[in-house]
Amino acid sequence: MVWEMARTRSLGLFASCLLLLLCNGAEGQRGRERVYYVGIIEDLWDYAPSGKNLLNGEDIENDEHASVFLEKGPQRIGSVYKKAMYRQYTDATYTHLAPRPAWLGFLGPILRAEVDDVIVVHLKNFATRPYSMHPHGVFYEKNAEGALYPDGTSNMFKMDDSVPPGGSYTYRWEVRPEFAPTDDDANCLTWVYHSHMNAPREISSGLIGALLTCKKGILKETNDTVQGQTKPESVEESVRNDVDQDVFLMFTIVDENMSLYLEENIQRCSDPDGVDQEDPDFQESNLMHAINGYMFGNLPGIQLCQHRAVAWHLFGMGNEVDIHSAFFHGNTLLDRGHRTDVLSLFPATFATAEMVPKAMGKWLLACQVNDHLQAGMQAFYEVKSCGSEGSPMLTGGVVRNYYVAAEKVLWSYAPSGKDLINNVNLTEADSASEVFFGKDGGRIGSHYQKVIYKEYTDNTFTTIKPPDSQHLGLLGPVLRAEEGDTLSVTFMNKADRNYSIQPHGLHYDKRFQGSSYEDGVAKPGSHVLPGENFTYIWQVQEGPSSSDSPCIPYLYYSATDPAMDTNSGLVGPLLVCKKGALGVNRTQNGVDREFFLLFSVMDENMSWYLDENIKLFGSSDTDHLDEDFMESNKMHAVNGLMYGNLPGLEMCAGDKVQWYTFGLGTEVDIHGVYFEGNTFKKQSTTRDTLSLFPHTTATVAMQPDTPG
Ligand SMILES: [Cu+2]
Repeated sequence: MVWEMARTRSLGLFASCLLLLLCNGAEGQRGRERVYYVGIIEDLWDYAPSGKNLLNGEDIENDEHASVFLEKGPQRIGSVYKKAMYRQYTDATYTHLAPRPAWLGFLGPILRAEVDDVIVVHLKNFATRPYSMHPHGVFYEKNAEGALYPDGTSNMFKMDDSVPPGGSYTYRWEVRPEFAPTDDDANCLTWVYHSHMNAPREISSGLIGALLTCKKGILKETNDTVQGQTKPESVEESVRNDVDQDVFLMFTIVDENMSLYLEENIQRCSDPDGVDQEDPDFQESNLMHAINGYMFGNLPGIQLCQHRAVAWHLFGMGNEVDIHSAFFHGNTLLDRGHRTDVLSLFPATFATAEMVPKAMGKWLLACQVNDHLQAGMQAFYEVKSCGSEGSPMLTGGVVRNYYVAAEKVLWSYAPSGKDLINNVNLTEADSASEVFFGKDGGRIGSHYQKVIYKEYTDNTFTTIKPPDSQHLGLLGPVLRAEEGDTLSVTFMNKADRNYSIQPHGLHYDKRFQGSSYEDGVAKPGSHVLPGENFTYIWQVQEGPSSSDSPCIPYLYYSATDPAMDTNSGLVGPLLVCKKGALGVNRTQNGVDREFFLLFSVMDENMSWYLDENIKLFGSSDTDHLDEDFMESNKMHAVNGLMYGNLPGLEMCAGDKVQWYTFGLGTEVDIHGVYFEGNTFKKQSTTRDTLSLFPHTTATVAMQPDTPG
């Protein structure tokens, strides 16, 4: 509600802002002061105010995954934690909070400035502990920090940049050209600020916010200053000339075990003395897999307008487990000029991408690291019609029909029984492969019941269409389409539980969605029953960008339960091409060989068929919670094959070869990819390793010159 008001007001100011901008331009390059009154407050924060897992509508207590983190118990803190947070006030009296978008969650206010501007932050600490404010991405000079208020602060605190309880401090930060976006960058760069005395603990406590540094002329003049004083009527969110909105999302596992308020939060349990802080289950319950401090679909208020540009600013904080793959359902993005619908985030990195939403409705925005997905790192964004017109629907393409079934198979991760790289038996004592292929101690070994996608010739589903190439292994058929085309995929569920097909990168009506989150629309395609079929109609509305290769790869997968379904085997490649890139027989013009490689840890512990596999291949020694047993089921495979058992990777010297690589699974799925004897080109830079996040893809062109 607050957000709606703020935005409407800002848009109303547009005409006068434009005038101001023109006048400023005449004055030359002098920067402006952007003044913010920021207070540090302490308050209770609820990670799930609805009391529900809004992905499926279940109450937290009844939800297997959400209850782990959000259910309050005698020795469990639940969903509400005391935190310290930065909040913006309207003026120096610190009596009124400035309006803020609801989706900001516990983040501090967004500080925005253009190159050559100076950000002036008047910080007042209303909390019970000393804190500070430290920026990234702007120039911060020790002796030019501004006035120290004479209200109880001492020199010692000044040296530490520490503001004591009740104290105040004024920071001055310059946006120097060396920190500003370059021509190749987006118009604005994302940075953060945070408390900096014991940063990891203070960030876990909530003291973090976003900072945006922009090229000149990008920000509207709504945060204007007159003689160093912010005009009271103009303190709402500053908005931009280049996009309709900018949205900031922090993907972080907030570790409440590290919070400075842990003791106080424990005291709010009904049996605080019974809490064992070293208990792994207690610690797990305090790992909040959150987006801006919200979990399981509780993030409110991301409302976008159809056909109006949105800048998404994503950042991750935290340690090495904080690796995230943010998947935007329903619409695509341009990430540094490249078309995608997934943004990957290393710890302490920032991603900025632009979206012009085409598809209306309520869409999911989720981290595709399986553990994070299941732990609630999921949110909704909504696209509404705001009366603006966009480019018309692309038409004139062809309808491409596919017939795909889900079928159970007995899968071998190494059909040869050998480690073909070291030429030894897979169960050789003390070999690396024995861990996964041995059967002692009740381990499952090389064969697992799985479910895979298979292509058929027509809708009778009687004749299997042989795969394009042996190298596809576990992967489903390659679906191919050009911009403007329609994909009509008839899915027959020949397996024994509900499954679906959910594509990346395509546009579709909600009825044809393969994911089963609560959005108020009936979606028969999100859970196709055993023995039933469903025809998905998907459009290729946004193909490769001008800086992309002629074809870009995506994944499709079963999303009835995305983590379990994909670990069970339901995943395949999708190739989206520019117009005219595909020749006869669907193959790509000017390319001799195409290879699709899925690098993943197939976690058989998270397969629907674990119990069945134990029954078939385990023994009386099998203990499904035993660490060695669980490790033996984490199959580090390429297309479901291990130790050199992937067939069909032959190519000829001089062939033009396209490699498409995909990631899937958990946060350990970062693979260095190196093809011995051959370097390969990725997005026009020559390099020989690349990182793959879950559900991200990469295109690699190679011209082999080393026979062998
Ligand atoms: Cu994540």
